[in-house]
Amino acid sequence: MLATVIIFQIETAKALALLTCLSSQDNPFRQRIAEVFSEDGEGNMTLDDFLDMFSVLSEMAPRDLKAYYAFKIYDFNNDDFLCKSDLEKTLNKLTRNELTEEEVRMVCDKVIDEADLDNDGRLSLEDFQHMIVRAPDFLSTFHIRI
Ligand SMILES: [Ca+2]
Ligand SMILES: [Ca+2]
Repeated sequence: MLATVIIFQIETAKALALLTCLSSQDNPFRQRIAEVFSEDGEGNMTLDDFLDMFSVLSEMAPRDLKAYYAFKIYDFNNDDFLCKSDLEKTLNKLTRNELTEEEVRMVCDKVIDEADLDNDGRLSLEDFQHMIVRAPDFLSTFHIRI
């Protein structure tokens, strides 16, 4: 019983730390993460939504699950593919707009060039998962250590 209470308190502390991190203006994906995890798709999160998000962002979550949600977060227009404009938005957020337009375009072209296995000019979830297997660092941006 005591152990349960202690675990619960630790989890609560972690959840609060996560919430603080996500609600800070410093997290460029804050709004997008809330949209993806909220059931209404508009960022209004219920407690259940929050708990789902917490389990995906925790260190213990399997890589495939993290990859799936990372894909959803980067898919800004929700069409189940990462096209060039999704990647450009993602990259601008990751780099906090520090790259020039030209640099962003070059990186996006390179990502699609290397990861687009079926050559349709955009990344499906499958393409994306392959890319992550080869470049696990990519997911570190999606990993919040608390
Ligand atoms: Ca898309
Ligand atoms: Ca593709």
